[in-house]
Amino acid sequence: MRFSKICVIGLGYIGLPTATVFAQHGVNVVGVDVNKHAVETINQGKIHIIEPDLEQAVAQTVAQGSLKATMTPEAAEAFLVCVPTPFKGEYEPDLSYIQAACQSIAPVLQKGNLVVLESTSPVETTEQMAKWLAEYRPDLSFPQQKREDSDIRVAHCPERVLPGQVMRELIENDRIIGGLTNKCSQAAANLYRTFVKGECVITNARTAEMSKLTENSFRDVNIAFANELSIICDKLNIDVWELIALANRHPRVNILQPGCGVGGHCIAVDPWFIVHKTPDLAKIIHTARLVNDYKPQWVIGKVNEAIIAASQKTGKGVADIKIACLGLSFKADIDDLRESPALKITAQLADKYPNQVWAVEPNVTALPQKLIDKNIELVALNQALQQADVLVLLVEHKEFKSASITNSNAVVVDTKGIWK
Ligand code: SAJ
Repeated sequence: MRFSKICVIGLGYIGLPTATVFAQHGVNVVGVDVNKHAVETINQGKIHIIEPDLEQAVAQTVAQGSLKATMTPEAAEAFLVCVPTPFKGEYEPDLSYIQAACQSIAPVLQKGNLVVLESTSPVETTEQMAKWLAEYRPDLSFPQQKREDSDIRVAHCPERVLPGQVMRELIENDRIIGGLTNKCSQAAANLYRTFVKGECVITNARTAEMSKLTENSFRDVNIAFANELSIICDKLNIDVWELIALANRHPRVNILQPGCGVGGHCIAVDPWFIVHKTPDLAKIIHTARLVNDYKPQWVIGKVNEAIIAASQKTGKGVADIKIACLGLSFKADIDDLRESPALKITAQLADKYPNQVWAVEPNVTALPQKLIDKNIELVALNQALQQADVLVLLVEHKEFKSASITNSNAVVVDTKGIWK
């Protein structure tokens, strides 16, 4: 069966690109968001988020009428739930956005519909979503009640695209599809085959949920290993970058890179969904989170030492030392400052050293208000290189990699090893 009309709930970093790619492939797409500004922006053919190649695809699909945004769902053949799954309190997953999405689509659900959960979710959430839908639509049958004979099919198909490469990875990556029954899986696989060139691999819903959490936990654990090595090597006066390059010459070793911490909306979040569910069992996953979350504090400690060294070197008082933080985004060559350890470090340094902190971020034209309020000044790279007493390299942006610091007199804290 080919899907001719679908409804995508949540038009954020995943929902909007997904809706747009379906619209580019001949599907009539209704995108739904509670954010009026997002809806209006999209209907003008523009975007409210940043992702390469997305804006022109939105402009094209809105202009040809295959994509439109609204605030309330419409009847369709399939519904994709792409809403946030943040925490409430100490790492407890907050599923209220998924529940709200169920409430909003329930009135327009029809026999034969498919509902897919794309949001990264704790194990058993797809089953919970089907229970909520059944509660709101007792007149329809769901897989937990009628198995393969259900009126509504329900599946999980986690998004796995890398921010910055979403439009390419959406099409090329394999998709893991976990239906509540085999027919649910088949229906979801048919839907994604509309545009996915990778394989649509079928499993059950719990395994699909766990596979997404596992992918991001794998990366978190491996980054934690690199971060722990960097702290050990600093103590032992060993160059961790050289060490990792040497160890990676072994055919079965592939260590990731240390940095100032792990940020973004996925890798620092998803492992907690496993830890919260099985706290006594998820020991390595939990420890990795703690190691990575500790790294910004360790970096601040190194900056404190560098400030004292710069004060001794220049004869200036500590309060006269200028500190330039290079990079604010959560990873290289993007402008996304949310959940960024670099931004957190910069803000904390400004609290401790008021009026002494400059920020260099080639990917933004203005600082977030929170940093402006701390009297942090956005300056050009050259100014920082020439005039700062301490340079804190936090993110390996391409502009920094190609810069030379040989003429700088600053004391350097290089968390990415680009200026060795
Ligand atoms: N980082 C390091 N060292 C490294 C690699 C990354 O410190 O060697 C840091 C980055 O600087 C950043 C954080 O880790 O702060 C996360 O960056 P990332 O590039 O590893 O991942 P994300 O968060 O942009 O996207 C991840 C991807 N997951 C995997 O690679 C397993 C992506 O495919 C997922 O779709 C995405 O999470 C998501 O939405 O879950």
